[in-house]
Amino acid sequence: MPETMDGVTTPRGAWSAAGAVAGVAGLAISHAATMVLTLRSSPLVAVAELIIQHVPGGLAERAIKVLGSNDKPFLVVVIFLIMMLFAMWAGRLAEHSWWKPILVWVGMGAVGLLAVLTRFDATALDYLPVTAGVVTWIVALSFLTEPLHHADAEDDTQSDGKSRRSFLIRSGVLGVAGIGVGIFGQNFGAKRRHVEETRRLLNLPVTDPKSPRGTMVDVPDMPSWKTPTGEFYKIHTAVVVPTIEPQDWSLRIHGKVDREITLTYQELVDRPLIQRWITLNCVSNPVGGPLIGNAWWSGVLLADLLEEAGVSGDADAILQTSHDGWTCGTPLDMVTDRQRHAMLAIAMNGEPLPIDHGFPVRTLVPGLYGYVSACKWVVDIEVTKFEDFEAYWTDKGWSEKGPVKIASRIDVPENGDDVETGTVRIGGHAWAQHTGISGVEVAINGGEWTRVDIGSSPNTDTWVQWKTEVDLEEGDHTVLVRAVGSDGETQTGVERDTRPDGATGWHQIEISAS
Ligand SMILES: Nc1nc2c(c(=O)[nH]1)N[C@H]1C(S)=C(S)[C@@H](COP(=O)(O)O)O[C@H]1N2
Ligand SMILES: [Mo]
Repeated sequence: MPETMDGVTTPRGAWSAAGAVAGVAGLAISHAATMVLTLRSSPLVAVAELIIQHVPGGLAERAIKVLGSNDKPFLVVVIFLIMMLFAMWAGRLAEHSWWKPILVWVGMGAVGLLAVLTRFDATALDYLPVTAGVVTWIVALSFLTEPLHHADAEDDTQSDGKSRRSFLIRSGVLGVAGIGVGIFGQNFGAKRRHVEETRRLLNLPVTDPKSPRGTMVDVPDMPSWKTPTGEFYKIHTAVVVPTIEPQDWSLRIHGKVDREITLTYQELVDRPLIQRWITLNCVSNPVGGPLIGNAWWSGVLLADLLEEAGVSGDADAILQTSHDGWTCGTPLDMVTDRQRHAMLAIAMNGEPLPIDHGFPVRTLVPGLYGYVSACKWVVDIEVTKFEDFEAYWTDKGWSEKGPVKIASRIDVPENGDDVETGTVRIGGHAWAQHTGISGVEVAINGGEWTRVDIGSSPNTDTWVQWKTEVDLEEGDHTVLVRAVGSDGETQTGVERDTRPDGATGWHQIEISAS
């Protein structure tokens, strides 16, 4: 078979290229349509989210370990490349058939549609970007392959050259147009910037205190008791985080209630606000890990709202749904208990919630891991029963209830550090949420457990800092820590994985003194 354009038939590469250019053009159109309609995620991203939702938890965790926070962009790129393969295949099929490539395009469109429509917040509008993309694919491919068919049909070299030029010009025009439309859509979709602007202009009646006196221990390089917002860990499954204008936000409280409530942002902000120091924990935090933070949160007591709604006696859970479709189930008694201070938070450390932490409104339930309680971008709360639903993570083998386990961590020095011989200051954090910490114990080189100093805490829902000074001779040393709760419970040394309901075991570091 001849391999050049000047031969009798057109090389397969040209057909593939036509498919690829058409593929890019279609994706660009669907992306632009998504942005112009200010829908949350383009079909490609929706497919990525659908995959993330359906991969087994263990696999997802391994991917996150290998790829770090690049796992999502990586997935999007992989899906893009796979689509390009299909697009090139469609291009090649166009050589001998007009309907086979259409089948490929429609098949790809169907996957996109499925991903888009299984989203919680899908509306009729969500059909549009996928449809626009598929139509673009079909039209663009026939536009591009027309000169190729022409070249195949002619057998004199002169008109062959014309067809080739025509094909290249058409590819160029379409490629540039596609990229132009994509960029236009991207700029048009500067929605996040706009929401960021609205957020910055909000003037909420909240305060921003420093770490209270006595909470910080005096150890050089210890992190602050109050976690700065920019250093607060972030965990979410959304590939593109929801950007919600406060005036577009509302929360529906329904299900097993006497009176359904729908609340606007203004109505929420106008209610009495409570402000608390609360530590937030991720169930995936390994022993000694970083997925925990402590902040000053302002919000509305959830117990008040649920009382107004009037929850019925046989309910035992609330099913919370985020704008991005993520769900979690929370024990009802924890959110109706006023002493627990479960809240719909609107501010973190004195500022409106950052977009990535759930703007405009998220839930916080002190004493529960985030995956069963701390719904970001919360838009729907259904009062229900645990036996009647599966939530996002409980569907993947994580425990239905997620009370935070008593734990402790060594922050300074870090594992593997070299320290000077003599007096070494050691410090860290300990927490037993909603119970409180009564003591922290440290063991050096497998020796006796010794009580160390602990800082104060304004309530039992925050962590405490601890510190001690030890004399270390030259050589390698191990440091172990464990916490004791106000209920007398000593943190267990039994090592358990984060799955299904949080890691246990003592944090140990090895340091060397010289
Ligand atoms: N919408 C939504 N809310 C969510 C999650 C999520 O994936 N999507 N993750 C939860 C988990 S597992 C944790 S630990 C906390 C983390 O909150 P942060 O990102 O503000 O630290 O949010 C919770 N709320
Ligand atoms: Mo989490």
